[in-house]
Amino acid sequence: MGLNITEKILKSHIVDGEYKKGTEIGIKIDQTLTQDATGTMAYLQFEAMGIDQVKTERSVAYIDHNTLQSGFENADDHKYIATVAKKHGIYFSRPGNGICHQVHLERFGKPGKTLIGSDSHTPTCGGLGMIAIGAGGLDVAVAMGGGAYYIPVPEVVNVRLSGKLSDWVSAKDVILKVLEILTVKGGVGKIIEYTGEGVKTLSVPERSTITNMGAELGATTSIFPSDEVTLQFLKAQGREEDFSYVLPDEDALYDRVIDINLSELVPLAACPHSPDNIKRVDEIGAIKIDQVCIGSCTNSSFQDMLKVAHILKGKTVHPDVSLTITPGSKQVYNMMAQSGALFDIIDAGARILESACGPCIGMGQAPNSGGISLRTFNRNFLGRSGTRDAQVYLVSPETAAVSAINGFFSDPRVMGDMPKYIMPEKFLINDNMITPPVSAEKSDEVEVVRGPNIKPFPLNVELGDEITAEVSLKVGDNITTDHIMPAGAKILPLRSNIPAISEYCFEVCDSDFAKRAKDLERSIVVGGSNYGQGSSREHAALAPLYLGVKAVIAKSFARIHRSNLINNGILPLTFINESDYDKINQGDALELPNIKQIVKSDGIVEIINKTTGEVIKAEANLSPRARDMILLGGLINLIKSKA
Ligand code: MIC
Ligand code: SF4
Repeated sequence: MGLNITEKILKSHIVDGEYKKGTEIGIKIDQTLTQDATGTMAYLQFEAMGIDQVKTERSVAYIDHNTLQSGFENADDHKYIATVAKKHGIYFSRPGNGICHQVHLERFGKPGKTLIGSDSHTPTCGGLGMIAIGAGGLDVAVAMGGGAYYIPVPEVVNVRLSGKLSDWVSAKDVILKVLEILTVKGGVGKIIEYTGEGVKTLSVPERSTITNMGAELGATTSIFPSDEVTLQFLKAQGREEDFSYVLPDEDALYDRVIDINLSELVPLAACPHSPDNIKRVDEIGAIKIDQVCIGSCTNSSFQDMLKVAHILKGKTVHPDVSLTITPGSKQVYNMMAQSGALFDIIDAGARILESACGPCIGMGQAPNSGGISLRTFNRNFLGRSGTRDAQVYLVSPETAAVSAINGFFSDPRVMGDMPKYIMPEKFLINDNMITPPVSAEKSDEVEVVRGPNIKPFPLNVELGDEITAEVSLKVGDNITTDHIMPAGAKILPLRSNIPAISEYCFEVCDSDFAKRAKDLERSIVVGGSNYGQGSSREHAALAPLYLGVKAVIAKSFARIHRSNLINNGILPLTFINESDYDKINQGDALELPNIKQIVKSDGIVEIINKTTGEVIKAEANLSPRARDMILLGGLINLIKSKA
């Protein structure tokens, strides 16, 4: 029986377990990446493990999220990451060099390899034929130390592409179509593998737009084959030697097949406030807009920028619209300068930002009150832009650029012929913003610099025989990590300081939560379905841990957040009957008797609601390794116990 790409790469990387559905496997990780907003915690955790040099083939630390330095905090964190990287064998991508996923794609990603990153959009490199997975910082720290990364054996969904995209329709519209079909929870436990004749018509950056935003499906990752198009991309990056073919066998089997004819796609938009709230642009109508933002790790390649420059050439951004452009990397920026594309964009009146995450994570450029913002980004969760009542739509660069000129939501196809652009055969290569580490022999000479904002991370304790606690918060479906631990220019500088950042925990849902949880000392959170979707930020587990949250009971969990809870010893329980969600209210006193024994045997948990007298059944459904983490109070304690 033939193998698909996912099976080929995973099977060649298994170091623990057996490739059988329903079980967990440990895979060897070839490469890791971190960014600054999750990186400080990841490196503090790596240091706590006492390993001198990373054991991966390549580990890279990027600075791209917290680049607005309105106080000392972010700059201090950059210094810490630069020095800790230098000491321990990690390459350091300096602020200004670009967004981690774009730079990793350009300079480091390799077909057939495995990559984990402390950022949920790590699957971007799936566009190169890698298994690239977003994970919590602690998992990345463990992988840097040579430890395996654990995932349940995934279901593999095959998206079969045929045809060719029409003018004005682009890769963003492909992933928006997939989101319409699968929704933000449709990918949980799955890897999305793209095949078919249509694949050949998509460049590597276009494939990466699709795998990047596959994160919004909740999928473990997404992957494209590595073929002639990949070879051409790596040649253009001067990295031909990194190429290898990664193709599915002709008789490869899949758990589900979805057919998409690229020729039939039209411009789409994800409407407020969810990436799966998809409408056709022509059906939204010509609503007036206030802001357009082009960039983010989803759509900031040179190809995207070139298209935008051609659309803006000789035009003026509408007087009522603020247009921001964020090139994804220094390479992209420089090529825009060299080709004259930057001139056309500046001339049209765009506001050019540095190569970083910027507005995507609320680092500036919050829209006006009630403002309508069109963004080429990947997330439009409520409040993420920095303006709570803003309406954010996610669209392609084509739709964004044309709308910026017109001043209203526009189907770009009305512009007639798509301006032609030619991609260069060679990209501009200068890795002078990537600092290599010192050799292992010299690591003693490097002093790690720690600013006053860097505080130790909280550690959990062993699970007690029972949990008795009050429900400190009850929330609904699709709660994102942006609800649990908001980002933005004000809060992000506290990412290295859990006591301080915890004050903002769940601020979007209930501004009294942090105080209430602290007063209770121990509490339980109740959630709906897909609890914790979105980012990989471990802070969404570390802050609740710090505030005394012992367990989260939900209808279902998003993948990365669930493992972050387990890594930190917080018990994730799912209702056996979803309707029991209605039987618990905020403020109820709950008792989980005999919980230690039940976790040990992975049995059914009987939750006694002491306020109402009802008994509710839930399950943890933990792998043996996860069970140990819950019993011992997290992954660090598990590692210590083994040492
Ligand atoms: C995001 O897009 O939400 C982030 C900011 O990149 C996060 C990481 C973080 O919270 O630091 C992610 O996607 O994992
Ligand atoms: Fe940065 Fe936005 Fe990409 Fe997250 S989604 S890595 S914030 S650009």
